[in-house]
Amino acid sequence: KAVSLIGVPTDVGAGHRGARLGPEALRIAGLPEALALRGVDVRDCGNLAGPVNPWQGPVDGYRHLDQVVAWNRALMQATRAELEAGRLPVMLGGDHCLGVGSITAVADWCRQQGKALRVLWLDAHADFNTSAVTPSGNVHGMPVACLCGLGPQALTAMGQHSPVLQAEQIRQIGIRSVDPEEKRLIKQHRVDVYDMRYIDENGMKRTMQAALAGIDANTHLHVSFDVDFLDPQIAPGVGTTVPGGVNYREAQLVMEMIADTGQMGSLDIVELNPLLDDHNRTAELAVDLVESLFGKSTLMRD
Ligand code: DIR
Ligand code: MN
Ligand code: MN
Ligand code: MN
Repeated sequence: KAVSLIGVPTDVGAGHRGARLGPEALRIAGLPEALALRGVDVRDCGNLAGPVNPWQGPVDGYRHLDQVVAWNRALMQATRAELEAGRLPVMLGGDHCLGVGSITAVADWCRQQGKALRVLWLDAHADFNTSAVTPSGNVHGMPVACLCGLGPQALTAMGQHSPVLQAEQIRQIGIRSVDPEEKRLIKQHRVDVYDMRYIDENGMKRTMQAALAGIDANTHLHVSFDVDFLDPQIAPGVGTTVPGGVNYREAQLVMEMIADTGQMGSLDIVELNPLLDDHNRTAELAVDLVESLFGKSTLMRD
């Protein structure tokens, strides 16, 4: 398997500055070496370039929309290039607004290849706000809505098709912080949400069996891993911690069950903020979990 790491050092979509340092923290935590040890052919493409974070308030419900669009365009092109080269793109964020660019490229690629696309959104948040209902104007709270066609044209129609996704292609896992109007939109669009209550009541095994149901050999699985999916006690290095998150063992099971499908074709690692971290432990945990995504098992079996 051939993997390309694409660093996207920006926090233009976030409410805290520091996610721009995420790609370096993941490299320093040993991500390239860990994948190479798993027998993966790793190419580090370095970091994309883009506009600085102007750190301004919202305009028409969006903070830094022009900058968000510029970074996402660059990421969409880089992701497309790696897919066309037959490689599995791993986006090192950066904040979660970047999910628009990566997933738009992946969706275009899947259409071209005649593949089905399933998106697993691992997050504390649903990221389904719009400019009309956002409490913050931060675009990292909006990418799923954009992918479903709700948002500014510059983000909903970046690729060859709009909307990029149908809600039924998405499974959200770990959700525990949703704004009131955002909740209404998610229900209206019928996004499949496995929230923490679902996980508590059913366990992670059944949750993942449900979320992965229907994936077959013709499915491209895109994993969008917002590090705030994890409980803040084990993953403090994120801007928007929410208590009651996924614990270490649950997270390992999630990653191993994804690996077991054999269908992961692209990955985002987002929202890691090294300025809020404790000696890079959140980056090291992310690397540990990514190893499991690429087939490392904690179990005594093959
Ligand atoms: C909140 C926070 N729902 C917002 N969103 C975050 O500002 O839209 N998403 N942190 O990851
Ligand atoms: Mn997110
Ligand atoms: Mn989040
Ligand atoms: Mn490890």
